[in-house]
Amino acid sequence: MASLMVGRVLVNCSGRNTITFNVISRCWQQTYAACAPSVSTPSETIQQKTSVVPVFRQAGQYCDRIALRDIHGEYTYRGIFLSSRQFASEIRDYLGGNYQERVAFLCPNDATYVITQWACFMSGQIAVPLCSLHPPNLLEYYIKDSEANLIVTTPEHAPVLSDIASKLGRKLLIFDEALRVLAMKQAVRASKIITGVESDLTLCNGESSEDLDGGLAPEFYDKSDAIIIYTSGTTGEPKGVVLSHRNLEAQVTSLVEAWEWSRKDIILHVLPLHHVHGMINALMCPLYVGARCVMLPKFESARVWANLLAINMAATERVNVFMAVPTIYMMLIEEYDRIFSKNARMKEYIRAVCSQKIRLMVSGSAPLPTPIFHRWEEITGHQILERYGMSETGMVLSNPLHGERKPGFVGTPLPNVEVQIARTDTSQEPEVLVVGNSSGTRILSKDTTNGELWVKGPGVFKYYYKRPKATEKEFTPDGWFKTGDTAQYTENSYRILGRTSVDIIKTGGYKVSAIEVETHLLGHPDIQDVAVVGLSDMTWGQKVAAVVVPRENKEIILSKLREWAKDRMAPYAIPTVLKVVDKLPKNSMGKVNKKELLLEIFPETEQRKMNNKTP
Ligand code: MLC
Ligand code: AMP
Repeated sequence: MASLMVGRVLVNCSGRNTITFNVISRCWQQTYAACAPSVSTPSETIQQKTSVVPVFRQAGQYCDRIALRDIHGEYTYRGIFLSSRQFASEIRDYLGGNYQERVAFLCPNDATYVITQWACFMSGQIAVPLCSLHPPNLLEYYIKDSEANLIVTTPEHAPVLSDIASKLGRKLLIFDEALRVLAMKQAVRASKIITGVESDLTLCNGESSEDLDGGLAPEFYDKSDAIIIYTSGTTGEPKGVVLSHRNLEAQVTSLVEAWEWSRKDIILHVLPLHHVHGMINALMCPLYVGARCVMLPKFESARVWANLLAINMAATERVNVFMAVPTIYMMLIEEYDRIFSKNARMKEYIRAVCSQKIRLMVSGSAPLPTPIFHRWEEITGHQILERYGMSETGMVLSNPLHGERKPGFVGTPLPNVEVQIARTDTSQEPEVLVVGNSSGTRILSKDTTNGELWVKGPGVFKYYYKRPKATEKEFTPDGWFKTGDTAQYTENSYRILGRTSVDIIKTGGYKVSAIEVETHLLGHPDIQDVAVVGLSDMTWGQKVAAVVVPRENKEIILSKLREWAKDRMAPYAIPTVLKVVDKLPKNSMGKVNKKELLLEIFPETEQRKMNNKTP
């Protein structure tokens, strides 16, 4: 029997900066049993039926099916479950047996992310996913703000996080490669069991799934929080959106129903994992139903095309679902034009493969420009399904899986979601103009159907972490979440007309606060004043543009400004357009009217937008 040495490096940064090595030596078979935390199994079936089922709990149904393929290899549901359970018990130990502690984690887009997230859920902690694109000061902010006592990361990010952990006095746990290997080993076992297509669909037939017990009692998940996602607001610093296990389950089951997710699906995953699009829609949904996720380390046009076309891949292994932000579709179109557009046979092949083998292609996180919708249909034969959502609400509106998908529209309410459009622009009480749910929509006003979109339902988040006032402000007294998006109901479908605030910019699908960027830029020694605006752009949706007043005798150059900003801001928040002016036009309150500023400084772009050539 082969023995496995598992080395854990725990940097205990609280005070003494000691490093302890917790070396565990176990045989493979013993590992599964010995590392299992004590399991509270459901005592009554009735309870289980009404209780929330966290995503990891579903693994018991899918055992040896492949859950994930990443750049290292394949992982079964069983493998990921057992690795996560082992990791969960370690996490719980490090947190002194406490529950609902925040665990901030920074993992690449591969199995380590899934194992760490499941381990947080199994041990009853709240996962706080971090993003590797963020500079250290931002990572530090998220860790501090979420009061994460434990930080988990993989060796490549250890140097940065170890500095932060030392500075803040937090524990740092380095993800052990052996845990990934443990999850992977199961795939080898699975490949021996699986002999053909039918058996690949075998769930836990003939095998006991008892070894896939884990996590806490069902009632625990009914009442507890699961995850904190950071999102930018109009003012101040990013806020932590707290999603409970109940929220996650509601969001996932709504999409499973609407988009008919099944265990036959294989999704190509190319999105960041610290936002709902990549984390819930493209990862939790497939894992909830026993489907497979093919995860790339990051988006790359050529790799995506290779995976979508998968020329040498067996039919049962091919990707059939894809989800992305509009920028990604635009980049894929540009790559197609570069590589394939002169090859008529290849173009025909691409259209045939995409239309026959792929069942669903989704876009969201930002408006999908109509030209992209039409061009993609020309190339692939697919009408992209556009949907609308938000970190605070999960997915809200979606074009139909079956039926007409209208470009420029985001469809109708998803199952278990209620919406209202309300007029809020007068000094009077808000007036509800439109009410809708998945059964239908009613128009209550004779004048207009344009107003702010409000959302209610079990998927809507509970609160912003440690921000009761901000939470209260975003909800109506009767519990509707005010999205800050202007919507319209027309032609039996909803449209998103834009943000009510100009200070929220969506670039490449990322939300950026103009105020936050301005605050950073005002820290530049040569900048006296600045206004940040979102400039319409076909590829990026909006580009972050800075209109800058330099200090006397100082010069501001875009390349140097970007270099300076690199250590302070997320790369997607750094302005890519710079305009230097002598003075910013301000009103009597000392405020810049950004709509007027855009027209004055970038008249061509704004004119083009008005002519509807860009989103
Ligand atoms: C990068 N570049 C930008 C830019 N970001 N230019 C303008 N605006 C931006 N925002 C430039 C770089 O400087 C570089 O230029 C070139 O583009 C390539 O940079 P990159 O960093 O390599 O880009 P890439 O990795 O290709 O990233 C593009 C992307 C990424 C679209 C893949 O932005 C992405 O993953 N977006 C998804 C965000 C997401 O998931 N949001 C969901 C939020 S949840 P040069 O000159 O150096 O080549 C949500 C709710 C919901 O919104 O409804 O889903
Ligand atoms: P985030 O806060 O990062 O979750 O971003 C949510 C915001 O993305 C929403 O409030 C919308 O402004 C925007 N958004 C998401 N999907 C769409 C869409 N299909 N069309 C227009 N805007 C969208």
